[in-house]
Amino acid sequence: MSEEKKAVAAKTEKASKKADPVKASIDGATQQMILRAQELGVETVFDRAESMKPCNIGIQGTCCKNCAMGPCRLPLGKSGIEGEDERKGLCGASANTIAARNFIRMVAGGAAAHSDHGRSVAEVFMAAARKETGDYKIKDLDKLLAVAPHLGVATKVTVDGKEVDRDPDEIALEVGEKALNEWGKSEGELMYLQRAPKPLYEKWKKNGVLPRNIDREIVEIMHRTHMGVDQDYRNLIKQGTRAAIADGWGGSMLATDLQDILFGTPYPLQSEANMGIMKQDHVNIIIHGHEPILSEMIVAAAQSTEMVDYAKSKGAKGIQLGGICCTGNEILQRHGVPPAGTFLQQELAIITGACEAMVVDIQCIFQNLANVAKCFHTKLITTHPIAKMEQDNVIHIEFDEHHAMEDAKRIVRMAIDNFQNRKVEVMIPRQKSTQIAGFGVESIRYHLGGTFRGDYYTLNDNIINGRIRGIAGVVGCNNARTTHNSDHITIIKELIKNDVIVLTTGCAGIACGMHGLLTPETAAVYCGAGLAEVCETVGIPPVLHLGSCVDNSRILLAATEVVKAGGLGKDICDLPAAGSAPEWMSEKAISIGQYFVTSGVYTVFGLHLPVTGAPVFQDYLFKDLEKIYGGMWDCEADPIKHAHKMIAHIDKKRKALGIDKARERVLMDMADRQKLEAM
Ligand code: BF8
Repeated sequence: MSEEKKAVAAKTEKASKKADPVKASIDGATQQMILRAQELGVETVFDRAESMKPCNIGIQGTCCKNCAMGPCRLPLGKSGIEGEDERKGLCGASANTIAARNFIRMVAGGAAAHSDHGRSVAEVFMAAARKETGDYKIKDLDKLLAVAPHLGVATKVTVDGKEVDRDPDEIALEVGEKALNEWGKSEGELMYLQRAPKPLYEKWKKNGVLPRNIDREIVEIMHRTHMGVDQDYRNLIKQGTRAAIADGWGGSMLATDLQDILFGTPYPLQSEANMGIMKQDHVNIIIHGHEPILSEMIVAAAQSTEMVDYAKSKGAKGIQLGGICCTGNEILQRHGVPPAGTFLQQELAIITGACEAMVVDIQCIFQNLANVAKCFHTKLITTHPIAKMEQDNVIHIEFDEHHAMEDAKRIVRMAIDNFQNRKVEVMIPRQKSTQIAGFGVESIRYHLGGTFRGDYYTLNDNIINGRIRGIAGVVGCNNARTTHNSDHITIIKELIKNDVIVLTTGCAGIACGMHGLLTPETAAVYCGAGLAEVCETVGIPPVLHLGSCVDNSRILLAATEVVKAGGLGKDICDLPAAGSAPEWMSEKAISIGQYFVTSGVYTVFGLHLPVTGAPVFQDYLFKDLEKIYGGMWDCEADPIKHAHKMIAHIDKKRKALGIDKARERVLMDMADRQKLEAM
């Protein structure tokens, strides 16, 4: 064989490497569908992760491609740097500058994604407030009244010397205007910053990181990271902080609030999770992406008698909706529509052969969906003007809020018409689990609040007495570079075993649902005695699913409520709490990490962080930020060590609060615990 032929053969063999299903995922349904894909000759992300390795320099964060003299690559050797670090790009940029630029560009990408989603919601909100659309209405008046003061909108007016309730339509209009203004106002600072605990707000002010408006902070990152502008990693990360705060306490928080007002604030409800929710004899429609604007309409359309009857006329028993990613979480928390899977299962839902239509909007959508859909009868429908696909089998139905229901019905009808076109033998895995989802600031108050004392009294009281050791936020993506769901589930089980209550969102939340961690019964099986007792008493799961990734803003506000309820310090950084993103992959995760850290939370990421090539910058993130904001980054790939780093931080905070002794007694024996209760 000639050298050339040998090279081609080697390349083909390498390219056709197949994933080992057992190494790829801990979920039986996913394993089964990876095998099914391989049997049918359909390539998935799991196979591609085998045949393509990540770039060894990019992974360290030290590849600069911000100008055409590069890319300049500054790898850090295994033995590190001895003496002065003399690595530099053509312009002289140091490894720290390059890594910091890359890092905050990720923040910009993430903050832009969350915030632009928020802006779309705000625009639909305005259309509803102006009554330009009959399809969207203000659904949650209580939430409107609760949010209005935070945007400086009055809910009362004085008429003839008497104070009376203001017309809700007027309030909605002003809330919409004020909210939209947050993206581009010319002066001042974001209004929601005042919702943070006072000491945190003061910290941001002192350090000059109060965001002025949402868009400006993102634009400024792009400017500062342009060739030859900001060359100090500390100054760069300062702007990253400003943009990240504009995401968490701005764009994301506005998205959550306006969605709640428009579509209803979620309350706990029962549903299921995993691919077993798809039904062979139903028309299956999978909704994937992030914005709930269209999906709300699809849910309503699919439940209408007109569409159900139409499905029956085509030989189906009904219509089964399923979610993937955060649009899935949105329709789960408000309507109980079950998620069919996480980010990494999107291709697999089509490979069942039973997906009549996959409807996608924005973010986390694989372009390979189009290639997979080609092998089946599935209609892949893009719906957003900013997110189209190049492949010609993709149908684009551009959604417009002014005729939302019409668009939704057109999509549902298209799926129904496709029911009889199934090609290959259908294979739907059986796995699915029951879950309770739909928690939020309001429902935590209901379940763990106090009637007469502070709002979050029961929660705080149980943290102080040690039954609950602390609070963890475990959130974020899946990543094909690690075993699907494994780190999420291992870390969360370890935390609840050690009496740490877990708040979850995003794909981590879906993973918890799939693996049965979202039921009150979970407590007796996996929790330490203290947390189990609390969960059993109030009837909640030890892992509370708070929704989509923009709903991480719910975690910020829940933490603020815990501070306000008293007894656990004066700021978020005083709380026995920690954050984690075990299987992160997206830029949004970096923005979330940065706003959690600079809101005072010790935040551990799994896998790796693209900062290892610049040890000085890494130290700044991992150590120095704590001195400024009270929170800091960390990274730990081993899931058990990862959980124990979080627990060690929680214990450090308990000690600082002087409540570590109560916890020690809880650990000793029952009699001590009873004594503690009597205190
Ligand atoms: O915004 S957790 S994989 S779906 S990025 Fe994407 Fe990550 Fe899932 Fe939701 Ni969040």
